[in-house]
Amino acid sequence: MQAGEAWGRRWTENSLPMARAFMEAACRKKSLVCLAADRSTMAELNHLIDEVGPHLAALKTHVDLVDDWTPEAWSAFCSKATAADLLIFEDRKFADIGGISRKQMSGVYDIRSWADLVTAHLISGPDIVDGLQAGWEDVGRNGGVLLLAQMSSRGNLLNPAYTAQVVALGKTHPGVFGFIGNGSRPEELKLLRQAVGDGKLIWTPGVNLEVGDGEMGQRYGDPREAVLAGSDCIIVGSGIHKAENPALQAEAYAKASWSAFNERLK
Ligand code: S5P
Repeated sequence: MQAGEAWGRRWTENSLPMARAFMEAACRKKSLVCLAADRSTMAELNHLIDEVGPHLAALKTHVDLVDDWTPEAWSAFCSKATAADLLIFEDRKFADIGGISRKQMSGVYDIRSWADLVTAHLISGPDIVDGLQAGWEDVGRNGGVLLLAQMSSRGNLLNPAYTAQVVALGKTHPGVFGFIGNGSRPEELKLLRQAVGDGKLIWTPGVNLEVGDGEMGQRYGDPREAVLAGSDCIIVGSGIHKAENPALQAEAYAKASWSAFNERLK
């Protein structure tokens, strides 16, 4: 099936190149899984991608938690991810004013040069999205911003009124790829999907085949329920990288997400 047919209105109502690149990748890989590659050495990261790359549609990084980071090692790692047909998503959670966010796209890590997607909080106002987009323009690249509309962690301060404002500002901004929603609470996610409509994607952390509480206030919901509630991509970290057999688990998440996606189409 062509990506346009599979994604329906999510495809026709969203012309951001990076959003379509994701929808196409998901169809090629038959997976709505983004791996949260929260490992702290380059060797572990490289090993993880070798093991699970075929089952993923995207790769999420926290570049600042790698102990032995060097520009050369990171560049080789990004090439490996691209060869595995993965979009690269730096979960930097930018939150500063637009001009500083633009500068933070460069610096030591030079995120603008290798990330296809980044996260941002909208707490400082909508200019942050323009700042981040300007960061990509500075190096002649395209990218997409995922705005945090909800969070998965217990006690977070993103209440329904705040979520509604993030959605209202983000859904009409052409630089916004989509929103981060809470994968651990399908009922909250359904409300988010209603507010967002079909024009933007929703990606959800807080997803695990073992539903319940995680470490330090993390909460987990079921991948199938998240997709049925309107998630377009499940972000899975420890469910895969802490598994005894990460490849088998990644395959299980890919299958669960893809069958729920097909169920949603019917
Ligand atoms: O609300 C959020 C938003 C994000 S991006 N809750 C989250 O957990 N995340 C990220 O998703 C978090 O930074 C981590 O990298 C990943 C979840 O990892 P897991 O091991 O709990 O699956």
